[in-house]
Amino acid sequence: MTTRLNAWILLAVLAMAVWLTPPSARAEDGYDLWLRYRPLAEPAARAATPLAARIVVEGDGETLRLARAELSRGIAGLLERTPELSSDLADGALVLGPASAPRIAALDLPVADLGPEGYLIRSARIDGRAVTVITANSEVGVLYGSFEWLRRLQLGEPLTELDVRAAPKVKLRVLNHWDNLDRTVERGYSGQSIWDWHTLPGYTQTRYVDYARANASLGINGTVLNNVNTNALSLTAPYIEKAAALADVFRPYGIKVYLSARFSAPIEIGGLPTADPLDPAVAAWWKAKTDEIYAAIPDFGGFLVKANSEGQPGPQDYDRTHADGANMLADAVAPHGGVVMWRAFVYSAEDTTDRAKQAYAEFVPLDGRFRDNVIVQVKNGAIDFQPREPFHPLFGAMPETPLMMEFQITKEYLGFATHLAYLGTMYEETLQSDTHRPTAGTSVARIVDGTAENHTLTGMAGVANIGTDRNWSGSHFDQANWYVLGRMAWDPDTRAEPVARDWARRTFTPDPRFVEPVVAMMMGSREAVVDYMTPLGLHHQMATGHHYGPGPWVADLDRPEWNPAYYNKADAAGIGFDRTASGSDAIAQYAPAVAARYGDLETVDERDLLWFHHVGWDHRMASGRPLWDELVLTYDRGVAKVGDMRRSWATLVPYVDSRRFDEVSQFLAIQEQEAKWWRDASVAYFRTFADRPLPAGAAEPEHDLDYYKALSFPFAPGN
Ligand code: BDP
Repeated sequence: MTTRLNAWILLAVLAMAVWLTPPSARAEDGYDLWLRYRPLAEPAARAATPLAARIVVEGDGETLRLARAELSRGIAGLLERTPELSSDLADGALVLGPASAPRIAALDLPVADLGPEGYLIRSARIDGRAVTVITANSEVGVLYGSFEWLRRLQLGEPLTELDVRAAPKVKLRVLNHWDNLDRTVERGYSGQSIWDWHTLPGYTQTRYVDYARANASLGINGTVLNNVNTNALSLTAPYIEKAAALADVFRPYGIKVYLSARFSAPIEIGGLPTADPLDPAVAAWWKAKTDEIYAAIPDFGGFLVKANSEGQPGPQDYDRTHADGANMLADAVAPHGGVVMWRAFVYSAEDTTDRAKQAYAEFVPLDGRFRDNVIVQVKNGAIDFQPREPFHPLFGAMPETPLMMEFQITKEYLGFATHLAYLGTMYEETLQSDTHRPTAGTSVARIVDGTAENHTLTGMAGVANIGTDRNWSGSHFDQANWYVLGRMAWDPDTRAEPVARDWARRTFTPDPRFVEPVVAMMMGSREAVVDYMTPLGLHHQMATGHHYGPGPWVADLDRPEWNPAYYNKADAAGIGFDRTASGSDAIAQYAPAVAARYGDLETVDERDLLWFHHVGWDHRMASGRPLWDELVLTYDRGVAKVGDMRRSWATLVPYVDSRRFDEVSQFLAIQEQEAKWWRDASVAYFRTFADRPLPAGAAEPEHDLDYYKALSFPFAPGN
């Protein structure tokens, strides 16, 4: 008895000690993401919210119940009090419900143009009580509105006299998981796949629920569970059942499940001799398979397909087109309201001209030949998720076909999870690029949101960076990339900077002494990576296979375009890939005004110079320096920026809990070393062609070229 009492006293003392420890010293592991409902520090923020002592739910749907639970959880955490649940109105109550609920309908709120997923948060009076109404045309809209209300509470924003309305501008806002059935993740740097296929469908862990909460808080409404390089077994009955269990968890959060479909599945699991899309038996097999999926998952979203790319099977194996393949699948899902997301990332075995031209060449002739429920998924640039790419020339070039954006959230080519690179600036750069199609001022965002070409089927996908790591994304700052993808999918005109600020405030602290330096770090971080990896328009300089570290010298792989040397084209005369009329003429795939700008050495932005031009080592840059000097100094600038980030972070120790502070510090130290490695290895290689001294002040590479060439990393992750 006494021992037990002592134990209790000890526990109480420990709890007190934890309570009294300043927040900066308390360890956090990042699991809460931006839904971090810690007590609000500012007394002012609390005083400003005598609201929400009561939650009134108008309706009894499951999603409403989840919205209420989220609000209760958030209020309990942030305001340290438990709101009461009641059907009686009271001053300050939060009233949740669809606009059709009688007491909300009586307010006659303007909800018609909110669409199926938008929401309205309105300070109103019902029966003489001053309340806050969170309403929408659907329960999911109410859930989205609840998350928005909580965000405002979390950030100490005013919660009175509210009149907030928002609706997504893009219809399909999806994550693409490149997750395999054995739980490895292609290009994943955050542990194993979060889908534990082995224990599904019987066991659905709470992590699936938290995954759904995080996504719903951003408005993400779809998830493709399996890798685009897929295994036909994903479409067999046991795996359909497992996917259905996940769909059941996600459904009330407004998230649909999709599957990557292997084009040759009719052969591999169907026993057919062919997967020819025009063969009636093949079409019938897909129809039956699709019906089987819908029987298990009535709101199944549809299929994502990578076909005839990097060795994947596809319709071209039968001399059919991408449209033939996509339409056959589209016909199977159409009766159920499903869609087909057909990827334009086609990287075939035959093309030897310029890989950058391939997607445009194959897809533009098919414009207008796809079914209404097909959307073509296009990567942001024409090569492959590089640290910087000019926007993909397909945007604006297929006006009769809906095109969706595919960004990579996982940082395959940007230093994996250890390098801090906020991708909001990269996404914004692409989305705000002017396609000049059909006219000047038509940004990629206008193509993606459908307004430029009058499409209602619209979408944005992000290749997920989520895994079993406790912090989900492999690093704390990589959570911001998931966050900004969600925000930009909701509204492609969203700007990177306010999102970075919002994220940093929610994830760490709203203290401006923390937020301002961190936002500055984030906003400059991706440019730093560009500078130390692939400055001035260089691209695809990463080592072979795993893409970890520099490999600009690699030139011996079977196909020319597998080699980094193919992309840098360094020689005694200069460096860069000539994509003008004198070279591959890839620039001709852009609208004439864009092609003219990129094609002219006078007008091309120096950041894209070597993407489009092969330029002499002495080419005079805007700075007045010769290209060689500029190149070396740009690498140096990238390394220096990482040093700045590291020093900046070091000053922030008072504002961050110890665990997250240390984890970020260690990663920044790795990043600084690796940035220097990139710079030194690249300079050591390119100087063999430039044959010029390093510019004044530039340091000699730490090692000779052979040293860098000899480094090997057989177990680098994600491969
Ligand atoms: C490349 C990745 C590869 C993917 C491919 C794709 O290296 O792992 O399968 O993209 O998008 O960047 O299909």
